[in-house]
Amino acid sequence: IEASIPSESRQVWQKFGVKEFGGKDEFQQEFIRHVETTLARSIYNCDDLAAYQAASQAIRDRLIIAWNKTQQKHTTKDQKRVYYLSLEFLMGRAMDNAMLNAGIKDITKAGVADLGFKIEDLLEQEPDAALGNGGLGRLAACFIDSIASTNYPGWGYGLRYQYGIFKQRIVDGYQVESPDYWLTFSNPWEIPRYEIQIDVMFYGYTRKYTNDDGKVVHVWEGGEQVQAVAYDVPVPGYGTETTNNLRLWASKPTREFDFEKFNAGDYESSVRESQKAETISAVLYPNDNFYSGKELRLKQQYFWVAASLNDIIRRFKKTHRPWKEFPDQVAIQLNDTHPTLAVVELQRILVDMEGVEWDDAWKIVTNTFGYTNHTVLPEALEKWPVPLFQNLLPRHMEIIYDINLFFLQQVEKLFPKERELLARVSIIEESSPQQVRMAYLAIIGSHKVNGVAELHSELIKTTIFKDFVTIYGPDKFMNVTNGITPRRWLHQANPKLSDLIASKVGSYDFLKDLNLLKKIEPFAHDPKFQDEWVAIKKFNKARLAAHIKQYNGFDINIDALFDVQVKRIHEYKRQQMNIFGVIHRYLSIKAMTEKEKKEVTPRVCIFGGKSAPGYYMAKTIIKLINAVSEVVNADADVGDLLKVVFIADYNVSKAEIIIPASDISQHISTAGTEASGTSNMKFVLNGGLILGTVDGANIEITREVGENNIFLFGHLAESVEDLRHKHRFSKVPLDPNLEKVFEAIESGTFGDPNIYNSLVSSVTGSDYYLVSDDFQSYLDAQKLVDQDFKNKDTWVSRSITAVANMGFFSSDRAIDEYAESIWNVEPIAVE
Ligand code: Z15
Repeated sequence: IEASIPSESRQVWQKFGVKEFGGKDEFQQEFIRHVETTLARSIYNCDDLAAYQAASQAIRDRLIIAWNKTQQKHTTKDQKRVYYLSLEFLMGRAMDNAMLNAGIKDITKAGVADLGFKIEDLLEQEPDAALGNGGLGRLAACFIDSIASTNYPGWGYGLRYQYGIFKQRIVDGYQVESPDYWLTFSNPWEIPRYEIQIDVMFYGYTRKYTNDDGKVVHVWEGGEQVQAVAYDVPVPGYGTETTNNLRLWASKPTREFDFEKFNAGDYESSVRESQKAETISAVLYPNDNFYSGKELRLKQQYFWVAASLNDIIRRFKKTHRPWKEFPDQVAIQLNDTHPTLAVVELQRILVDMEGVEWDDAWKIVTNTFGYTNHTVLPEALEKWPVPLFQNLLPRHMEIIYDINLFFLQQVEKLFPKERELLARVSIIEESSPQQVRMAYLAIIGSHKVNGVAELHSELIKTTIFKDFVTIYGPDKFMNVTNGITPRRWLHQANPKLSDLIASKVGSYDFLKDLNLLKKIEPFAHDPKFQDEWVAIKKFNKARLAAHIKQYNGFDINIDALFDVQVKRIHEYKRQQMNIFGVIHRYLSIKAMTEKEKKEVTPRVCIFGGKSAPGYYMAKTIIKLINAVSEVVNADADVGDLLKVVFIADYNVSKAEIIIPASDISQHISTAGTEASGTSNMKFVLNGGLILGTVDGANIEITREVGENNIFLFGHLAESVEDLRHKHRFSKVPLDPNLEKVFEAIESGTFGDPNIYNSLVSSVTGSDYYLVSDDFQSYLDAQKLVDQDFKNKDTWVSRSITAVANMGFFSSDRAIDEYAESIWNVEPIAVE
């Protein structure tokens, strides 16, 4: 590494090299120093918030020391690195994770206790870094945790939104959104890099000229400039010094303001200009699995992609390698199609700026990128209108036309005279206006395309990307089943269970090698182990019950079966089927004699999740859940046998409380619609069983834990098309139990029935999500759950056996698969 410090001065540097704090005393010293200097406070005005800030500053210092070591090591080793491009990183809180990964939780806990604070109270002060919507963003967060924990040199690149996913309140049963301004108190987990500023251009025009060598050169000029500023978030690995980087970009105006306008007295419009630049990274789009073609969103995508590629290339250029070695040094993973512009941007830089020949450049591009698809839902696939695209990124549009031309020529050669095929696979959809199909561009620009669970990876090959399998052959398409980090989702969320498992495994090594969970399987029928297992579940249920008491204001019975469905609200995820099932249960209990009621398994049905602000049907589902909750919870005939809870503002921190408390969780998407799901894995890892459809990763979970340890129901993906066809072309009779549920809704049992008209007719009409078709099977599965829950002994042994067999679902395993078969990167030990 080049050093700017003259050799005679280096001794002084080495003498005073910064060291990580060791024991409790040193931590306390650092804590107090930060209270008094960094925060300019004292013993007289140090509240929980200040204490959280001081403690996190001390921990942050440690992370930075490890971060520096890691980056130096990676620079000297100069091996291939991976860059994970994701428009969302749903990180949640950082402090507990940083302490656990660095192995300093006991020290800091004891340290702050001596100083008069409870560590739990300090942790509560931290706002979630909620820079994501749901599964896709949380997967990115688990993946960067695993990349660091398994010692791969890898960075995440994303946007530093000033507003994360909105906060949700429930008012009169309806979702109400408010902005999530999470940066009110400075964020100790980011390091601003004001010196790293990258110019990004939009709009303008293109022209070409022939240079002295007779070569045609394309230029893009005359557009608006904004600047990207880097903010670095250290990503500590668990039980390793490796601390990687998550680089988030914020937009800044290039000039503070337009001085000409300012001097001419037009102060306001000069300020407006600078504010416009800042809006690019201001807010996260709140849609999950839904594309809405807003220009600002395309601006965000290019802004982030251009800044990230510029940064990656700058790093590559320092090694003075020829361009053809770029893919030997750099792997870039596209998390969904959101970063697909990177394909075009790299081609543009190579051809227009660096003078690389088109074909050579294209080889470099395709060898660099891998593309992960996360959905088959048509409404989620990105397609940008050509006019909008052309106006914002004129040179990129030209390059896309060229990429398309060369691709179609190649297809034409392989399949002469198949005109239909050419139209089907063209990057440009011939609609009016024309549209750029981003998924096709991503496939054509990458060397590997993967789905996120076995069924999903099969489905993309046989449906939406079928033609591309014909063209490229099957080897370009593969599966990498998603995973989750056991650090956050077991050790951090459920410390008692983690400790109990460690007592049988003999160490905490299972947190790095999750297959070691197998070692608890022999204790599935051990009465003492079972008792401890049950006690921990009960503790976690009490913790959730306290939360519900605090935020919902009523008591729930912790001996009841906790039945949980928490995830984004979406028709395909079928929360409506769940609440219809709850209504069915309510009506059944109402019709029971006192004697019959004695046989009922008491249940608490827990819902949580956000709806996209503009998604009317999802919002109606939330309203219905809350309306049912109000009626059922107040009904003395029902008492403790049934309670319905909607937990507002579901987020990562709430997930950490809710997931360990579940007995049953529901993952009941219409077969073939949920690409993978990842919360299904989190629930089982915490000893809850799944009630689910044969969809996404539920299928592989079943294979791992055994059919006896999961409750599956419903039609299979292969039948879905036929069933939908039937609904379209004939009158399919409504499920009779569902009919009774609708009668209750329509008679006003849950308030004004008109509110639910469209929700009910979505099922009585075309029933696109097959709620009626699956309803009987769903009720049957629920009945089995009720019966089996009564048998405490078999229930707990199933829970233990399921956990013992969850090793496969560690995101460490997923990352190893990516590293091996897509990225070709090797780990590097940092001592
Ligand atoms: C999102 O959260 C997912 C897919 C998408 O295309 C978008 Cl835009 C958002 C989810 C899938 O719905 C879920 O099944 C999967 O587990 C997750 O991505 C991570 O792969």
